[in-house]
Amino acid sequence: VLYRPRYFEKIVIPAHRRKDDIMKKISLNGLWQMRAADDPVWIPAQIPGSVYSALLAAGRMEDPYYRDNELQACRLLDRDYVFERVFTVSAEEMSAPCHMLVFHGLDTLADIRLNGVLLGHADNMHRTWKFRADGILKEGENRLSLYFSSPNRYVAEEFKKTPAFGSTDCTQGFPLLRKAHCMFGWDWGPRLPDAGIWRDAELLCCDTARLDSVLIRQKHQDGAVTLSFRPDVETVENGSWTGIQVTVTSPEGKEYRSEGEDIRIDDPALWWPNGYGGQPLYQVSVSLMRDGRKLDDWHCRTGLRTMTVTREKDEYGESFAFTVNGVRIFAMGGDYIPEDNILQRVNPERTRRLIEDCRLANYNAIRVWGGGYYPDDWFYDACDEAGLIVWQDFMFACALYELTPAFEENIRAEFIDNIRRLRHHPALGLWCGNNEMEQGVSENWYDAPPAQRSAYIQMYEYIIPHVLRAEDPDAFYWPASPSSGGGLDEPNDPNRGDVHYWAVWHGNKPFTDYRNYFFRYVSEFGFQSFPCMKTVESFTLPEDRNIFSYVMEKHQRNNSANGKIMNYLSQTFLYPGDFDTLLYASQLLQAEAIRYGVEHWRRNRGRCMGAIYWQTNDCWPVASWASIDYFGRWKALHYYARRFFAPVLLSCQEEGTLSQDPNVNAEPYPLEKSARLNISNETTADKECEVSWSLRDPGGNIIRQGSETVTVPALSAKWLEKQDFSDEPLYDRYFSYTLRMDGQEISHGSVLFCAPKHFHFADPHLTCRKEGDELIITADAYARAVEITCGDQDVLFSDNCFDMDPGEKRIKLLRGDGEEFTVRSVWNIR
Ligand code: BMA
Repeated sequence: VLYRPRYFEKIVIPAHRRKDDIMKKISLNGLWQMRAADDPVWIPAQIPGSVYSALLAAGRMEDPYYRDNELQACRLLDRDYVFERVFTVSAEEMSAPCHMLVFHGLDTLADIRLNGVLLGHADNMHRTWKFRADGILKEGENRLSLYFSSPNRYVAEEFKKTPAFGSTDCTQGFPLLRKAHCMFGWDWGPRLPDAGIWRDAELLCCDTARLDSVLIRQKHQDGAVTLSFRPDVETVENGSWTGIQVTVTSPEGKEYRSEGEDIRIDDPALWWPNGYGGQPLYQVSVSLMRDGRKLDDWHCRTGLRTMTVTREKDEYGESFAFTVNGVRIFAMGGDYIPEDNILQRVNPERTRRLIEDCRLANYNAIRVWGGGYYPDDWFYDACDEAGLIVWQDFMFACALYELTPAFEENIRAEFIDNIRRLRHHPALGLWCGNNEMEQGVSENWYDAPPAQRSAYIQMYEYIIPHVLRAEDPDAFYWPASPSSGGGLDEPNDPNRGDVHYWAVWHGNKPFTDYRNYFFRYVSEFGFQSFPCMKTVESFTLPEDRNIFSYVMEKHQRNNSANGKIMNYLSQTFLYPGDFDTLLYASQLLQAEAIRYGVEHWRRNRGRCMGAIYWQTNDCWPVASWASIDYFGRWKALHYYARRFFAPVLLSCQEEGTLSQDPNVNAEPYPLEKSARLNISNETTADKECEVSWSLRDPGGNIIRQGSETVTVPALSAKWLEKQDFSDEPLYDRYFSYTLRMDGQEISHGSVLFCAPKHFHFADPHLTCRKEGDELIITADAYARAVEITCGDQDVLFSDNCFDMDPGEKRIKLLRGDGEEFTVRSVWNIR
């Protein structure tokens, strides 16, 4: 084996981020002090950090996620804040030809002063800010001071001058500031605008020429890969350089060196998305030279692959499929939002855990949604290792913008900074202009003035593609999500490009509505649920634990959506007798909804080539569309995803009351009750599958059964013959199905022909016992969506919220441990 997957080994920060020794970097992270501008009292502030993180650490504010504390916390950002520190520079450091203060992230409106002299002003959170310090910097002590103006006041005042149009879930005027939009609120996010030095700060003591980045291009031909290198050199005072030296190191340690010429790799180990092959990674080191002397070093880690999106006219419209190394991929995954509203809490360990959880759920793709910020390097490192194709939105969402010359200059710099930072990642699959604005403009959602509407085309169809041609010429660009290719040409056309489908949920359509569509690639569709009891407890008092309470509604940001959950619930389950059962039922609703969609689209592989559900994660504890909650706890949906995204999946298209919606008062009404199985094989090998099915009564007794062995070609979906049960009783039959390969169970599920609330469930008398690192669950009747929880412990199971025929099921503890396990199933929703 060329490459030993190291993904599940312990969490490490990749070695390729090592600091170089040519150029001196003085880190300015660590202990600073902070005060409100109108308050003389300083408090300590750890940098990277923010107003909130400093106030929280000093015990000077309440947890903003608790109950409705968000309201006071938001008001804290009506004030301005000052961050300050002193640092020392040695004589040797002073002797460098050039000194540059670099801030990798300033949130957002900051005046930067060194020794009392104003160096400049920052106004874009998404940029790297560099300020020449020569002439002001001195040997010995230096005082660095950053004055942050209130983001709340800024957007309010600017809005009076320039009306901005966009989502009403956020503070008015939010599009006027280049700051993660969702920090001003979203339909899952609090209004906690915060401010601070949110990424590394450093002083560079460097030469007059330095390497900002290197563009690495790949040519794949006749089984070999040729790499070419274009250094992006930053110079001051006509700083000169004469060449570069490149070293590429393969995963097995083989070195290729050049003086800047192309490097040819004859035996490339190709990078693949999860499920299609390994994720071998190559180290690249580039040195900037002047007459044989090294001026600067630059390192990255990359992977060898071709990646594009295939769009071909066909009988349905136009295809849309990620194609990696020539293989068309059915993309499976979720939409990613910022992991925390308090950005200091986002760290490599936490992100890597989240990406590991995505891989555990068999994701091969993830979409970075445009209303947050461009994630940290470690996010992409983790995706490179896990094999998740990253769909990367530029940070524009649900808003229109005033394209003034200053704004254009600002966003161009933002694009260059981020493209250069991210372009070498093999996981980076696509750059996308924005979230939902092509649709917003063409359907005139926000009734914006013509100038802002025409700026749409300028920004996403001229400016960004122009920058990408220079900075990442081989990457695939897509103007918006959703889009049919641009030009405001029916962006949400179901037969072309990608689609956001919200008729289930926002449109109140039943889950079965998914089956009416054969989208080419769905990049958003979703369904909300409540987080589990432990998570609810983190932000409530006992008296708040009613979904219509003031506090529960503060933690529900989609207008009256708790009522929406109840509406869908009424169509599906019996009325839950207590609060905790309601939380569980809501998670099952969500999981069933998304399963309904994904399985249908996987059955239609070829026509549809992607199912990315909204959304993977949360940024605070809240009722939302997430499959993993703020604390990293898997909701039922994430366990379902692990099954419905499995490379080999057996799924069932059943016909019953849900799909036919009969008039039940017109007894006797005609109703087809049938089941048609389908096997999706998303691997690159043909699979021999043993399929067995049974029709059973609520006690699990077999009424009818069948089995067959089927060969399913690689990268395809295959239908089996439909079984008709129309003459069987409606409320007393369920259909159970299992796929085995080499005797091993690979996929299992069951369907009802009526809504679960009407099915005549028998008490399955569930039990659970532990043997080593295994749990053994028993049921003596059909048990649907069996959920295991473990007291106060957070335990990750190899499977959960699964259906069981009577008998025994063994599952493993993947993470965490505990002694007391509780089991329940749909039978308990009463
Ligand atoms: C889509 C997303 C988000 C939003 C979600 C749920 O439109 O792009 O803006 O949170 O729907 O409404």
